[in-house]
Amino acid sequence: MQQQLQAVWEQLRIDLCGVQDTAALVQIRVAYLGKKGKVTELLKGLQAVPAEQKKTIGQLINDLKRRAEESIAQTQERLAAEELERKVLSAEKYDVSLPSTEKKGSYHPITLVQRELEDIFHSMGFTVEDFPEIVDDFACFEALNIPKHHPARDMQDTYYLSNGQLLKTHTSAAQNSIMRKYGAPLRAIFPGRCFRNESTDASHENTFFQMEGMMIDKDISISNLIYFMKTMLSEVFQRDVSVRLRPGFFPFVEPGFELDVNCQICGGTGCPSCKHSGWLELCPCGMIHPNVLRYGGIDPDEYTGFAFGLGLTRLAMMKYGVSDIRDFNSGDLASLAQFTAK
Ligand code: FA5
Repeated sequence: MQQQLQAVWEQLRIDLCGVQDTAALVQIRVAYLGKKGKVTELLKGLQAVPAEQKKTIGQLINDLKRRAEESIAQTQERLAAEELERKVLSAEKYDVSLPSTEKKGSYHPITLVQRELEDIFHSMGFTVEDFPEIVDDFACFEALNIPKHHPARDMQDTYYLSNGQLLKTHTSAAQNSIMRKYGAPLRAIFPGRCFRNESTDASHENTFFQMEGMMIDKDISISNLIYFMKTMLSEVFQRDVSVRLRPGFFPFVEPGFELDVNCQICGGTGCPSCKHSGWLELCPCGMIHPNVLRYGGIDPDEYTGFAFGLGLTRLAMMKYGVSDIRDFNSGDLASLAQFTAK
């Protein structure tokens, strides 16, 4: 008898696995639990069982009936869930091959200029490095030959965090770690966002992008620096742009220079973007100070190098004729939509 019960149970499991719709499930219910169903017939057959086995067999049949009811109910739930899923899928018909009716997105102009520069420098053998926005005092100042209380710290109004770290004020903050990572010789650029607590105007933001570059090798000289700066600017602008080089002071370079570009907004006649000077400070640079090489683990008697800190946001202003730097952070999608990659 027990074998018979087991066989009914196994057959029910098989039947339930294959069921695909509610009508078929109703038939199964009738076939097992209906008046003439297999389980009901087993209960009827209990009369013929010897009296001493009746209780045990009766319990087994009732247990089978309970399990059959539970399994049928679970199958009902499965079918209902499958039906719902079918309805949802048929309501959302996707044709992935259809052309989009939505407006195409576009890259932010700073991203475009950054990528263009990365390509240019990559083709000249430079690697592109990433660096965090939160740094410590050593990276941002001390490793750059700017000890505590040095007046040069006042040139950059720093946002300090409560844990003593700070938001990097310039991409030069990565110089030391990149020197230590690669040693000499090295060629690297490292773009990044910088933060300064200063008042904003047409050419100053408190959050802006720079792209730092370093080249360190034997016999690197100012001529190498000028060559790379010229190549970079002529490739970016793809037109003749006047630049001027003048002495500039930065504790981490010696000698240091300011590289200004002729204002592309007014053509050099003077406007708010260039503070009516006709020139915009774009890319300070210089020969890396021996102390900075030393801090980076590089022997200044053997190696020399140049570094530059290009104002990436200002370069985007000049390239795309954006007269106010604050427009870049305005989030104005209509104005951003006009920029598309080459
Ligand atoms: C520096 O930040 C130096 N670390 C650059 C450097 C690197 C010099 C390596 C020598 C060697 P400076 O503070 O001038 O320098 O900033 C560099 C450039 O970033 C500026 O010429 C300008 O183009 C851009 N810049 C600076 N401040 C702002 C600002 N508030 N808003 C937008 N662009 C800015």
